[in-house]
Amino acid sequence: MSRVTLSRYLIEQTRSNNTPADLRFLIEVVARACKEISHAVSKGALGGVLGATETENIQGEVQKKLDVLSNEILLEANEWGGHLAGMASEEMDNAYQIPGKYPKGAYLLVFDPLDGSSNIDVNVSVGTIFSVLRCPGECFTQNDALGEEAFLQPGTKQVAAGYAIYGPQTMLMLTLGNGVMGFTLDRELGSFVLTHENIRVPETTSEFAINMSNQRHWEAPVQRYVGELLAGTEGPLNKNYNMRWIASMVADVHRILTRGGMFMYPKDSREPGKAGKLRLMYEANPMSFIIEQAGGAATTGTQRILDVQPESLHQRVPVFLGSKEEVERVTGYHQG
Ligand code: AHM
Ligand code: MG
Repeated sequence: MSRVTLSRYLIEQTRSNNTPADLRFLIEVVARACKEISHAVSKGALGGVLGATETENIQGEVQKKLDVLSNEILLEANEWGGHLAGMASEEMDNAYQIPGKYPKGAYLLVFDPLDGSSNIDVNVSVGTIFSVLRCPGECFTQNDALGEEAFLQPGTKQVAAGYAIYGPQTMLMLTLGNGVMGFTLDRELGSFVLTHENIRVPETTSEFAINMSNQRHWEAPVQRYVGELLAGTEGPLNKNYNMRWIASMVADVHRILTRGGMFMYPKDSREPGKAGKLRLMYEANPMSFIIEQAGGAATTGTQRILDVQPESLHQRVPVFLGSKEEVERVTGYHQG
């Protein structure tokens, strides 16, 4: 049986779905960068890449060496090709400008270079999350510096999104807006090979993911919902649930894409000014696009995540995503 590599899949998408050539190139470049990150992650202590730096990102989180390295790999891979008007990263305060010596292109690339980085030093799966938007208007032909506004588009405007997971296998999960495809890295060949076609999230589930240690800080609808999950057959849902929390969104979402489940990072009262922990542009939007494309759902509790109009690059949102039945249930509790 002939194997379908990522390159072949993308070329066939150009033929059948008019995926533009520059978008195809963009995805190939991101995938190449993810291979490099995967290589660095897998070396661990041998590569001298574990541990923290002395710097903090804009969120006040201490950056890990691999956060910084992964960010640099993505920037360097993507800045020269002429396919981007700019980039934005969870690890950078402001939008990244394409250096003047390179041509600019029509797309914006937004990423969390290494999600779940609290897990790096303990050898648990981490990943890279990315989202692709069109640069509005003719912003890529202007000489002015690209402002934050160009990026502030709702998730429905994404033309592609994906993540790479660096686990027992390195995989790339991708949507171009017509389903979700999963590619596994063949290390001997150095290619991503299509192994999971048209992934679907089961509509019902009996598994959920939430950081239970924050329970006392949650709002009433989440208290009610998780209380009912924990009550099992003795509660109103009349079903026993199992819980998993990896603290790597890529790994938790990957499990949900594979066998269903419900992922939650709600707003809580620890820092009342913050609407949750996860970032709309780098985490919630790309993951919501992927989950919806696989037949699941994603909400803030009161609004479909993909409809949220971003107000700033590093904005946070509450996240409930996964199997449709459970997402609808928790949305109902927020309404009622
Ligand atoms: P990061 O991007 O700094 O790694 O933070 C995001 C991560 C998610 O991957 C994960 O779902 C969450 O933070 C875990 O948070 P907590 O440690 O509060 O459970
Ligand atoms: Mg992250």
